[in-house]
Amino acid sequence: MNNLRSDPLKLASLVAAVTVLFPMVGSQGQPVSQGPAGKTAASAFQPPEKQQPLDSARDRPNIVVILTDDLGFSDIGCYGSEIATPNLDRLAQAGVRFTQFYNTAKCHSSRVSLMSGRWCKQAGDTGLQRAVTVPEVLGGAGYFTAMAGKWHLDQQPTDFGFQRYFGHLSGATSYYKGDKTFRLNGQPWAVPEKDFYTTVANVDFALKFLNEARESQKSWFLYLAFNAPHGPLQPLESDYKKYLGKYDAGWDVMRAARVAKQKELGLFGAGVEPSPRPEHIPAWAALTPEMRAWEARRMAAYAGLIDRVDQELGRLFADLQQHGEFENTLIIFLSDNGACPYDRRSVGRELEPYNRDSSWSDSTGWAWARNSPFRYYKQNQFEGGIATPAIFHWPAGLKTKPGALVDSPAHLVDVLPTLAEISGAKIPATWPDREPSPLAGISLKPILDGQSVPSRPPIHLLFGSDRGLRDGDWKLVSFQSEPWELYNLAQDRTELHDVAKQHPDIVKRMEQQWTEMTKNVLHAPAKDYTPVATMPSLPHKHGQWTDYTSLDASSARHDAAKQKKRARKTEAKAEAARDEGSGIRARVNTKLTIEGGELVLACSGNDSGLSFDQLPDLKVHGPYKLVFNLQSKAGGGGQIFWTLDAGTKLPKGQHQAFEVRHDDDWQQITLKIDTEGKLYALRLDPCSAPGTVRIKDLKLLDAAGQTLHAWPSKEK
Ligand SMILES: [Ca+2]
Repeated sequence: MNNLRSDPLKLASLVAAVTVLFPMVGSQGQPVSQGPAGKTAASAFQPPEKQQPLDSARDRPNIVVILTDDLGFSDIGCYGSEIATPNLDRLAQAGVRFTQFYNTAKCHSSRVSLMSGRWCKQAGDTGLQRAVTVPEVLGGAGYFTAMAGKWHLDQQPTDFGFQRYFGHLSGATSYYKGDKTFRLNGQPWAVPEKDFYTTVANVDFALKFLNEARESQKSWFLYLAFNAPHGPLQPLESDYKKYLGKYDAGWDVMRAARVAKQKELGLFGAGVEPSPRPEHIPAWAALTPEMRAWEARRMAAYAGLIDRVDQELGRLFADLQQHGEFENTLIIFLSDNGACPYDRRSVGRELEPYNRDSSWSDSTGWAWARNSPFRYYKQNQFEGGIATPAIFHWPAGLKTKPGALVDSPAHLVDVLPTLAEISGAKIPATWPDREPSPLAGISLKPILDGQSVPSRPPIHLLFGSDRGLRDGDWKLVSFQSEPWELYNLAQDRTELHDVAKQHPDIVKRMEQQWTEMTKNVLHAPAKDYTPVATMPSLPHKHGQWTDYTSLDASSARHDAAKQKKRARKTEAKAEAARDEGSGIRARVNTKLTIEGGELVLACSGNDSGLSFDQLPDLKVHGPYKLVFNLQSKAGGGGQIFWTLDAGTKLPKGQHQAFEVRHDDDWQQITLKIDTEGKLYALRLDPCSAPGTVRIKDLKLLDAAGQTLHAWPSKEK
């Protein structure tokens, strides 16, 4: 298979062709942030004319990894979009684009794999306890390391090797108001009341950090993780108005235009068969006028969010050029998962999306069109969930032809080994207080050198109950543990012709391999590799896909779900009242009784466990240890969550997973709560499947092993 193509790019003419359908305004808006870099006019950078080769290790490249959030495969110009992304398109024109680059289909797991070079669970999930991170590896080689944007993992970036950090620890945030998880270099950072916008602020701080890096005279690594275009859809006014009215023709027309542009760009060769509109999305023409008006506004909001990312990147690239760094900086552009179909609740539909009080949710119809030409969405392991645009740009280092397309499969886990190789950094095999697992990724440097890559080990795919395996041209995939489907991606990239029945031997071999990797490489709990269903339940559905039966359907369903949740909370509160004096509260789906000094938890569903709402006012700082004896007839893994401040509501904050045997034998568990602050709240989830769990001798200890508190404090 020829993995590297250098089809000439015709981006400029193609942008023009698509604008016949979606005429665009050419002018660029002004950023609004009053961040540390002050107001800077957005300026599109111009690609340099001459390219100088990298001569030696003394010129180790600077590195920028740009991660967008919930960006669909076709959402930028050089991957088929009509949205104006001239700065990214110019990167593509001079660099290489991958046509089969994979993420993990979900926010946090993609960030784990990107940072660690490992499958999410293999790395110890968001705790990263079985990993060493990119900034730790590059920092060890003398790089200045900085991050701006969304973290979404445990602790803070400054705990994992970033020397500078600005951004939010949370998985989603308001673009205008931010949230309480913003941090600057490890300290809480108050979001300004006015003139704040995440996409702009991230680049403001990135530029500030780069100035510090330059003062340090070191090569530098910048990880820029935009929250855009993740919901809530809150574009800037100018960016939104640029696209308002441009999507009135609807998703069928937009999808067809994107597929046509992708064909002209040569992304898949000529033969790609775009997936048809699925049964859960109506034809645009079948929607009511009100629904069409609402949906067209939603797509204008997405376009505004994406356009702004490109404008801010233009500002970053111009800064690199100004400092003579653009030549020898490796820039990588990626998305953490495919477009999001989960339509939760749109607040302020009657307002404009740039009104600070509005908060619009995602649209399944547009998610389908944004993932052109693929099937399915964020969280699914089909190509629509896991295929990301991937641009690599590095004038001084790339030996590929400008605008080349790479067809070799690649994955986020490859980023760490690639960066280690090009920077000459060593990847440590050990790390204090962690147990690094073997790397899952391979270095992509041979591709950047213009050679094809030797065959790679299979790509393991898992999020929740969605699973899959890519091995050579074959892909085995399951929608939420429905029966396996098998596709030959060399012939059928859009997964339309399931050949599982024709090749039971391949299905069996790949299923065995997937299961073996899940068990022995990821060390995932047994519930993750229970066999898939034998009979499909079709058509596939999801409770949070947009309900197009009426404009209010999704909101009504959301409200019903919320009411149910409230009722469950009230029940849990009543239960807690009965346990008053023990200092602990049974969580949802949990009935707590105290028998002879043992805490007996009858767990009936998700998120069951104990909350320590009345944690004694601790006089002692961490680190702490939580120790207990546990006997379980439930299932799944255990987790503890904790926070040091009243502003963080669990399960946000920090967490740690622990292994539990469910064999009904007593086991002693010791969990280290690694903090130098004072513990504010704690939660213990001893299982993730129904059953009875008994806990005794539950104690919180200080660093010296002294008991700070023991439960139950009062026998009932
Ligand atoms: Ca995401």
